[in-house]
Amino acid sequence: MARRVPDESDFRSRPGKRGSRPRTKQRPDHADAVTGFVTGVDRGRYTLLVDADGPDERVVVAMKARDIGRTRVVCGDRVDLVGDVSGDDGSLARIVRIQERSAVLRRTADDTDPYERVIVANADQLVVVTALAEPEPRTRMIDRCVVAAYDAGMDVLLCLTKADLADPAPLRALYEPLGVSVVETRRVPDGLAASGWAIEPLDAVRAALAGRASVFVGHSGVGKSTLVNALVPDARRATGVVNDHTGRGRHTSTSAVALRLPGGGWVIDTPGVRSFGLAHVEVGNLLRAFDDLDEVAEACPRGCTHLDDAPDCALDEWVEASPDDETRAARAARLESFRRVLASRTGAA
Ligand SMILES: Nc1nc2c(ncn2[C@@H]2O[C@H](COP(=O)(O)OP(=O)(O)OP(=O)(O)O)[C@@H](O)[C@H]2O)c(=O)[nH]1
Ligand SMILES: [Mg+2]
Ligand SMILES: [Zn+2]
Repeated sequence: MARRVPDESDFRSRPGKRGSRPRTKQRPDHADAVTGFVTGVDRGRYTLLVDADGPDERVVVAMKARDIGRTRVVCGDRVDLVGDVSGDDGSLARIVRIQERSAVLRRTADDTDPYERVIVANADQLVVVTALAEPEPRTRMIDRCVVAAYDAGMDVLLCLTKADLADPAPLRALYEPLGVSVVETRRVPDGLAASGWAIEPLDAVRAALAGRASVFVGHSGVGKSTLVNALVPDARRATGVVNDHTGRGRHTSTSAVALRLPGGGWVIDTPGVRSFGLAHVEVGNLLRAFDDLDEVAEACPRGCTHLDDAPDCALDEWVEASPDDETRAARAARLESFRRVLASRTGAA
């Protein structure tokens, strides 16, 4: 009888199978495992960076061992790797454990479908990339991204692209009361660039991303990959064109990829999404992102929805009780934006 070549299934004890090793309650602890940072996922193959910034920094390709079952391994995850972790051409390592995640960004396919998908792990900032035109901005989508970020405990940066095509002022005015930072970029002619144009200004964007792990999300065609290419010199992310008739992008990027920023920090470029399902989000979690309102809402009746039609909502009283007109206007704007994003939690995007 031919000897069976060991594969990743040997790392899991299979009770009842004759000839298998003794059963152990504990999984093997893989004491020799090294840590890898997941920078890309493509059809069951994972690209990882090992010993990032260390003397042996290398790119390793791996697959999932059966130990971790169906748990999804996503971009930004830190994992334990065993097997051939040399990173040599054709080598393949195995992911045996996902290290604890500090944050996960999830979305639901849509609100009626509670199936959750973790998009990325360990990111601390969500960059909502929105084109000012082509495709037209949709505030509901922005609101929902804001909710998803706050729910995940992430900061939000609103990046308004294509400022060469439309005025960013109205969107700015809508999001500043929420406490969301806003940056703008535009395309300008550049005779020195191979494409004939450049994206600018990048200083504010760079400053907002420096040293952090940021995820770019937004509809297809808003310019996520274009911006990533402008920020990361050797990124070479493919970019697409927006259809003249439908105003939609072509879903050029098909998987998430993490790229290191020259000044430190990471950006994760993701494929365009049509909507951002929020069935998994709880109101309490969202409220926590609004310190001032959270405190006031402690006085709300039990089970208060905090929406416009909520009886005796303490947030309304808070606006009423403003000491002067200026405060009243600011509080009213803040409450209105909070209610807008809260309401965006339900219904279609
Ligand atoms: N006018 C103008 N066009 C831009 C700007 N930024 C990007 N574009 C164009 O928008 C189109 C789509 O850009 P992509 O970077 O592929 O968009 P994406 O968000 O990555 O799209 P998906 O990968 O499909 O999600 C390309 O033709 C870009 O050249 C900008 O600031 N102004
Ligand atoms: Mg893209
Ligand atoms: Zn309330």
